[in-house]
Amino acid sequence: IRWRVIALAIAALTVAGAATVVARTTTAEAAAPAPIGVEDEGASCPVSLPGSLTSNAKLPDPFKKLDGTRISTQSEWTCRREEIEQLAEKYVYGTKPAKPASVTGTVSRTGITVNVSDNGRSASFSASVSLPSGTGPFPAVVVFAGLGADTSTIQGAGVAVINYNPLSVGAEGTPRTNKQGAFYTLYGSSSSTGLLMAWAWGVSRIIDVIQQSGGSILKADALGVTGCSRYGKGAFVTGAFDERIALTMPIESGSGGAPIFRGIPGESGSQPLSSAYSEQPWLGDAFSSFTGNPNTLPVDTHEMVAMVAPRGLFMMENPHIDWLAAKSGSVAALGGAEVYKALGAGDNISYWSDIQDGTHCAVRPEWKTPLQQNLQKFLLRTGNAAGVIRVSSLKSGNLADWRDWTTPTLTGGTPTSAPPTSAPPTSAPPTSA
Ligand code: MCU
Repeated sequence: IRWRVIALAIAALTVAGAATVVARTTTAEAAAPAPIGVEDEGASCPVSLPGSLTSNAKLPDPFKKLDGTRISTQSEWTCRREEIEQLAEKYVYGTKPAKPASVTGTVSRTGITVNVSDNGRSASFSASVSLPSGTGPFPAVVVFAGLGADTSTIQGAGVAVINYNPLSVGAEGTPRTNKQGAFYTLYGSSSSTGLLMAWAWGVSRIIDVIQQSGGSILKADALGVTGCSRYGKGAFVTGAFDERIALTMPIESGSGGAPIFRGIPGESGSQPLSSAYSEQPWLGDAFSSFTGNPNTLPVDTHEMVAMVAPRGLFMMENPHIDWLAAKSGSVAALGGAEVYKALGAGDNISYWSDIQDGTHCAVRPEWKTPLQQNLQKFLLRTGNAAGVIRVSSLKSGNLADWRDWTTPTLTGGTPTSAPPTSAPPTSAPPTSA
């Protein structure tokens, strides 16, 4: 008992000390974006996942810990976020393995190569790079497959484009029992991890290589990710699960992407969860238990939105195509925005579905200025425009219909500090997802 008290006291002091430093930084730099840290800041948080699930028609309370109490300080968000992360891995996307034992590769002015190996298995993949004019080093946006992203505006702003082919890391068109691509070469073709998380893992390994490259061409602390449609789903998951990404920009991601799972069954014409689950192995195998009853999911996508907080997030949706579930998408944004607000980062999230052209994955004039502002704020660090939430009246969800919790006033500075690495000996061991 005495040891536990001492350990907890040390933990409290560590957290309090870190929070003080962060608070001072925050005051000095006003509303500047938070610094970019590691892939998963809360990796050492003790988490014990629930043994059984209960049905809840409302969105789970993002501020409520698995022990039933609510967080009251901003620094507690790091470990609460880790609970959400592990629930999302276990029930929605499948496990994202930590950085493999070996990641090597190169960054040149035209491309990035990645070589990974772990447990005697090896794989490689690559991405091409398009630099903007100028000398660099440059911020960069990882663009999934090129579909729908406004790469000319990105490059015109002085930001490099990394053209990522996710299918080389997780192939479409296979049965769940025989998944293919670099991720599955390492972790097995019967891995229960779905393609979205495999794709996210691939981007994380590209970031490893950029970090290791020394930063003369691309800046590892100024990276974004974007993609449209199925690649919007991928961009969303990628940004949620790697805290080194400064700006996440999913476009028209639809069912299985940003829209709340609980909203899909009641949103007319939206892609049913069973269809999103079976069209491709995008979601993890474990999601099969929830396609008919998302109310038993212990997480929903407003919490994946929250996982991105306080980092930059710009969600783009299309309300002209029912299949894309933009109404449920707006609820995810509004619900996640409550966490942004509680962390003092309400200005870091944008959502925009008020667009004229209904063509799926079109490059749109309405998104050009907010795109430039997000690039300036989070990657170039030359601007500080407030985020914009602009929901089309065609597909406008009401958060009040979906929540039975309120947003707390959290005390303290922005959560950028890691929790103590050694947990008290009496606490539960971390549960792997
Ligand atoms: C919105 O993303 C998907 C959608 O889930 C699929 O049902 C449809 O077939 O393709 C969309 C897409 O990726 O379009 C390029």
